[in-house]
Order: sequence, then C-alpha cells, then structure tokens
Amino acid sequence: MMAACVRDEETTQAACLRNDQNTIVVEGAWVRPAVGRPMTAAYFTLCNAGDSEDALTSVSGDIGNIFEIHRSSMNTEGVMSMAQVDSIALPPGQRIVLEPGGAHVMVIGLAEAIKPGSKTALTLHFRNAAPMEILAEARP
Ligand SMILES: [Cu+2]
Repeated sequence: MMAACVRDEETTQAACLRNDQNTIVVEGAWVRPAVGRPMTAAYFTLCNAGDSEDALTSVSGDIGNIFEIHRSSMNTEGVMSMAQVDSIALPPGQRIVLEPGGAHVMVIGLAEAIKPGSKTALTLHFRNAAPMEILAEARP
C-alpha cells in the first residue's frame, strides 16, 4: 500500500511533513496484545519525508529477545505464511504500511505479557536516518 506523502488538505492529518530531527515519520504504531504467549507482532506506518531512499533495517526494544522483520504472503493454495526479510525499502515521498497480512515486526521471547491498552517502547533503526524510539499501543 503506497500513497503519496503529501499534506492532504481534506484532512487535519498533516503527516509526513519534514521536520528538523527526522526525515522518517512514524504513524499509528500498535502491537497485538499477548498474554500467555511468547511472541507478538508490531505494526506501524512509515513515511519517508526526505529526498533520498532509506530503509527500515531492524527493530529493538526491552520487551523481547528477538525482533525480526517479516513479510506475510499467500501461497497458491491460499495459505498464509511469513518469511523474514533484511529490510523494508522506504522510497522518498512514500508511505509504507506494516499491517496484518503484510509486513510486520515479529517480537519473539517476550519479557512480560502485553496487556491491551499498555504502551510498548520500540526503537526503529534505519539505513540512513537516526534511530527513532516509538510507543506502540497494545490493541486487538
Ligand atoms: Cu511474523
């Protein structure tokens, strides 16, 4: 899913405008609640407001041992599977959505339960942009 990263005059959402600190804008971060399960997935939208190509290369945080970038896909029999990828490309001026059924961050070896409504800190690492800490809300 890609959409141009420009201000939409129809909405109040002026997302993906360049700011001084970062050329990458993160929107709508959330994680799946996980109680009594060893893993979860995190989702967010990345918008590259800069002039040059970048990429999400890894994610880190205190909530789990292993963070992997995954991409889900449907095989010819209609079965969903997922595979680890090295990075997610972030072309300039484009919005890249990590969402259920698509790209996501798999968090494995959870340190504690993730209860609905709680906020989880994640650090996103990029090929060029500075690392960015985000808060992801746990919601189903
Ligand atoms: Cu996965």
